[in-house]
Amino acid sequence: MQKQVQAFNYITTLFICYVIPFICFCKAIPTKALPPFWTQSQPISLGKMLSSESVSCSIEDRVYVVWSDNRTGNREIFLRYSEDGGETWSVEEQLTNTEGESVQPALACNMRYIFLVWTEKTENSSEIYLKKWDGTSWSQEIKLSDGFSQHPKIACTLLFPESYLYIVWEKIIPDSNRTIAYMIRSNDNGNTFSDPKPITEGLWDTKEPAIYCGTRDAYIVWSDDREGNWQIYTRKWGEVQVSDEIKLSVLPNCNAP
Ligand SMILES: [Ca+2]
Repeated sequence: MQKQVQAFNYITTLFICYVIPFICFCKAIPTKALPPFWTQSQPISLGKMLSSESVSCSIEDRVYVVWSDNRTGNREIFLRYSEDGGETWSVEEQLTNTEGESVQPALACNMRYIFLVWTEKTENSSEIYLKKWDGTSWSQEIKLSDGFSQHPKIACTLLFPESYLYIVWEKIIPDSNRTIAYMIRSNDNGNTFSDPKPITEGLWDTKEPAIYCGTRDAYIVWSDDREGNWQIYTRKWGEVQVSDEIKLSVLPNCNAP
């Protein structure tokens, strides 16, 4: 009987001194609600006319979105940004104000700058432009191309502040009707650029270049007609060296990598 009383007292002490305080402690720990997998959708463009060609880039919780729409009578590039991962958004900002059609925007971000490229189209011309945000203001736009050019893409290497900025596009050569994919790059955050150069040395057509950057290297893919039908090729650009060209596709007539 005495042993039963001792066991009862032991269990009671265990509950009072350890189990109950532990349960209370666990309940007192604030728990953070997990976010839903997808948030509610919300319109980014607030114009009533057609808006399309949206692209985005992000640094940590900051998200930037640009698009082209024709609310002003011709197409202009607009921007909104979010500093809380897309929960709330800034007012719209119009980044272009031109008589031509401002279309095909592309964005790249590094830890300090936002780089925007786009195509300015008129009846007789199509050129690639760039402007950048330095955290305070947007720069004046500069023209990057020289001749009928379109479909720009942009990316920057992840190393900062020594990142390299790469821009590619396709250019239509009027007399021969050839299409050539071009690339330029900057190693001073868009203050100066290399001369535009074709991404291959061959005399065949190249088009639809796209680009992705890792820490130090850039990877360009494009459609390539050296075999008489469109194939997808890639090439790696390092800060100093450029790799050989590698054919990625197997089937004939592959486009838009
Ligand atoms: Ca315009």
